[in-house]
Amino acid sequence: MKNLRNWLTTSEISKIFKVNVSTIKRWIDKGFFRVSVTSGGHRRVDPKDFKAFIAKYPKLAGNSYVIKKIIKGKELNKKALNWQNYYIYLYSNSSLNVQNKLEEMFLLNVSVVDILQNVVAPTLVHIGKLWQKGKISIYDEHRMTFLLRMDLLGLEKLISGRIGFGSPTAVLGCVAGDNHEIPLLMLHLLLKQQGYRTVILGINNPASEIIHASRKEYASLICLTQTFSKIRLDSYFDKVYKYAKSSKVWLASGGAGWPITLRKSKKGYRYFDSLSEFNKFSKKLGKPV
Ligand code: B12
Repeated sequence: MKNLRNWLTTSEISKIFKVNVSTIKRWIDKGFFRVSVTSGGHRRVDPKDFKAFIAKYPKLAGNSYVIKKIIKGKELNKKALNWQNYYIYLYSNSSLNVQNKLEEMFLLNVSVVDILQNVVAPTLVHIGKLWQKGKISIYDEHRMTFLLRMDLLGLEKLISGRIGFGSPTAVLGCVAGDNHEIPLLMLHLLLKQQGYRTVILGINNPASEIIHASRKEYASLICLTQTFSKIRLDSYFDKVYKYAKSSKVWLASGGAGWPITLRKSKKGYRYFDSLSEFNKFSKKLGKPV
């Protein structure tokens, strides 16, 4: 039996060309690519044929840097998952000449949760430490985290959300006084991949708006995040929790700034300090259509 480890899936190719998987299957039927079938019955495309196809139709190959990587070999290389390298990339790219490093990792078969937990989160913590110690300027912190947000949006486009009638809805928001929106984007990526429809309320939300949005959007999950805020959260939390409990809506919270006193689980509520834990939890909550 052939070793198909480096061969490409139809879904990977469809993402590169930004077309439907059915289009790629048609291209295969037309004989553009040689395929082998896995023991599970899935088609895999020969990287050599893929390379020849790119050479023949270069205009289709918009993401040429990704393609170069893929045809070099699809092994999950350790470098891809190294947050230090990602930090260096952010630090040394001063313009928005975005290279979509996270997208590249995804196409090298690194899972979204690994990218977020093991690359994005430690990079942000590191940036925070350097900024606090005065080792990087505010300007550096701002431009790096902006570039990172652009990168997350690039990755977002590659995640195929299976949203339809009956998909569970999650409302995501930063608590009052908190302006750190990146965790919301991270939560969105995980939930989108699981088939959730997300409603992102952004920064600095009063409890009443979280409740209003959840009611209006028929949410089955509310995610509150607090990275930093000076506002006391006890009565804020009580208000949202009361609504969630009476409406049978799940409530999840997280972030380094979330008060220690509000971290204990109770009926319908959980606090998370890790996105991989949350990923497992939210998978069980709602079955996507
Ligand atoms: C980027 C950034 C900013 C940007 C935000 C840009 C944006 N649009 O988002 C800007 C420049 C605006 C900013 C402003 C400020 N910031 Co700031 N910021 C950061 C930085 C570098 C990254 C923040 C981030 O996104 N973290 C994301 C992850 C890494 O955060 P996490 O809280 O650990 O959460 C993890 C889990 O808990 C989970 N999670 C988080 N939320 C949730 C929610 C749910 C439901 C679940 C399931 C999971 C989950 O996911 C994360 C990944 O594992 C941090 C450094 C750091 N350590 O985070 C400083 C940091 C948070 N900021 C800090 C400070 C002081 C400020 C300012 C007060 C600065 C100032 N003087 O103006 C303001 C406050 C503004 C405000 N009121 O919110 C301090 C806070 C220190 C403290 N706790 O006392 C930090 C730690 C930097 C530092 N070391 O000094 N900041």
